[in-house]
Amino acid sequence: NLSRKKWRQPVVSVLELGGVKISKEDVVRNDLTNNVPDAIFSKLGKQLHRRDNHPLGILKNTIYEYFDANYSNKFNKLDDLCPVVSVKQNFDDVLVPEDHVSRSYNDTYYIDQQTILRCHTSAHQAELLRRGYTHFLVTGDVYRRDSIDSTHYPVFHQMEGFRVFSSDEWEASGTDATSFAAADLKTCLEGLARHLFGAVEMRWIDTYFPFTNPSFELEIYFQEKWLEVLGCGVTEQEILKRNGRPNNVAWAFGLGLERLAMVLFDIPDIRLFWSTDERFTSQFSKGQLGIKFKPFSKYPPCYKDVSFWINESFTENNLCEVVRGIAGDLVEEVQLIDNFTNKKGMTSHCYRIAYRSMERSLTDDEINELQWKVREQLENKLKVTLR
Ligand code: FA5
Ligand code: MG
Repeated sequence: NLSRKKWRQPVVSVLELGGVKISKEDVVRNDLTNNVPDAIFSKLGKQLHRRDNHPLGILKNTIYEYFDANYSNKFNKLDDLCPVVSVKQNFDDVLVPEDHVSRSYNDTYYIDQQTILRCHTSAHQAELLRRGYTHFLVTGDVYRRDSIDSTHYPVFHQMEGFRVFSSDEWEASGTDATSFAAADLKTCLEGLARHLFGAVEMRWIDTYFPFTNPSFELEIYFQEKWLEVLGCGVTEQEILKRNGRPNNVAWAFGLGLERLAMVLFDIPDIRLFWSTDERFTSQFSKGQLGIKFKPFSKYPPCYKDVSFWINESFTENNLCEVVRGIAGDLVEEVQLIDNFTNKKGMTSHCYRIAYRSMERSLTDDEINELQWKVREQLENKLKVTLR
């Protein structure tokens, strides 16, 4: 009986990423050098930033317009570089110290000991400099083990900007090279913010990156909080020196595209970028910037608490990975609400998990089952003792 025949959904197991063929078996393996879950593999190759009708694509194109309009020296635009990179590209080439936390298996998705899913678009700075680029914009998906809330997601998108100056450019200015580049950088990014938002409340924060000095972050006031939208700074001379530009100075920035798009389109939760619900996707179209997202009726959240004694290897990122693995995009937030150490030196954590679908109401049964599985995997995978 033909009508009863079940057709299997085609499973995508080989992807082409920026000209590189990658199969699922290459990326997700059950061994200790690999920590990439299925759910992350399924995001590879989605390339939301290359869709002209998606908020991230619309934003990317608008930023391109700004650079085309304001710089006679055209920026090269790359948005299809493979997200699978070497540890050297992602960390060593941008001077990230050997013992920096971002290198740990707790923070980064490792395919094997030498190969990772890039955790920032800065992974491409050195190779592009070596290839002779002096003005470039690199847009791509980046991957991080991270906490769970409305502005953090394990896959997000960045745009890297990089500009090299030659000595005649800063000599004419009468200031030193570093101050010249820092001033130009801030002018460029403030101009971009005005181009995107018109008037908006923003502030600069001094910060640290291994690859820039001085370094800054830009924050924008959104949903009653300061939201960090980008990091930037004057490129460390060592990077220029190693890559064929010893006599130049440069600036670099890394934009968090989801964060900027949340402000621009009034998108309240970062999970929405992955929604295929028409009530979301139909609200955006190519080149349309002035649109404010209209939430379809907001469904109620459901909160579940879980308390346990932690062990030495417990981390919040591992907990979030477990919860994400079970609940996927049904989890909205994971928050530590209680933390104490008893006389015997045992530490207890209580986490509150908020479950909420962006698209429908969840039933009690469904949520209880998710929470049950979370408790089970906390014991079996993370080896904590439930209280
Ligand atoms: C970086 O990734 C640096 N590579 C940026 C940079 C480039 C600095 C060049 C200097 C020169 P950071 O980790 O702060 O920095 O991330 C940059 C931006 O990405 C943040 O400001 C934020 O907007 C966004 N971001 C970071 N983590 C997440 C996340 N989990 N989900 C969504 N957006 C995120
Ligand atoms: Mg930051």
